[in-house]
Amino acid sequence: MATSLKNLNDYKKEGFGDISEKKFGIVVADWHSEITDVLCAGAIDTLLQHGAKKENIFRNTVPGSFELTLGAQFLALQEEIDAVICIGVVIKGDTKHDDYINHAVANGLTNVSLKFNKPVAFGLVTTNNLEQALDRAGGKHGNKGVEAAAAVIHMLSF
Ligand code: DLZ
Repeated sequence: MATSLKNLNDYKKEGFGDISEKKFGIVVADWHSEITDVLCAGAIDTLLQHGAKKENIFRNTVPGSFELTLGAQFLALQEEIDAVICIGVVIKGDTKHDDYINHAVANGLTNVSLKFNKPVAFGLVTTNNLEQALDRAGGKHGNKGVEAAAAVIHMLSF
C-alpha cells in the first residue's frame, strides 16, 4: 500500500514493450463505486498513455470485491485477453469482513494469474477508513488504479 515514501503514481514509465495490440480486461467492484470509478479511470488513462487502444480495454463490474476473483477468471480464460486489472475498495468496519475479503481476493487473484499465466493486477485499496481510501484514489497517495495498470504493463514485458 502507499506510504509517505511511495506515491502510487510513481512508477517506471519507460522500457516496456508495445501494448498497442494488447487486450485488457478490467473488473471493477460496485461497492464504494464512487471510489472504484476513480480507480478505474486511473487504470484506463494509464493504459491509454502507454499506447493501448480504447477498443481493446474491456470494463466489467462485479457486486463487491469478493467477486473480483471470479470476474478475473471469466476474463482470463478468454484467449484474446492479455492481462486483467481488478479494482476494489475494502474499508474496515466493525467486523472482520475486510480480513476475509482481502485475503480471499489476494489468494484468488494469485491463483487466477498462475492458472492462466497472465498478469492479474491487485488494484484493491484496503484501508481503515474512507479518508485513507480517498487518499489512494487520486488523493495525496496517488491512484491505486494507476499502479495496478502499470503493474500489468510491466509484467507484459517480462
Ligand atoms: C459485504 C461487504 C462489506 C461488508 N464490505 C465490502 C467492502 O468494503 N468492499 C467491497 O468491495 N465489498 C464489500 N462487501 C461485499 C462483498 O465483497 C461481496 O460482494 C458480498 O459479500 C457478496 O458475496
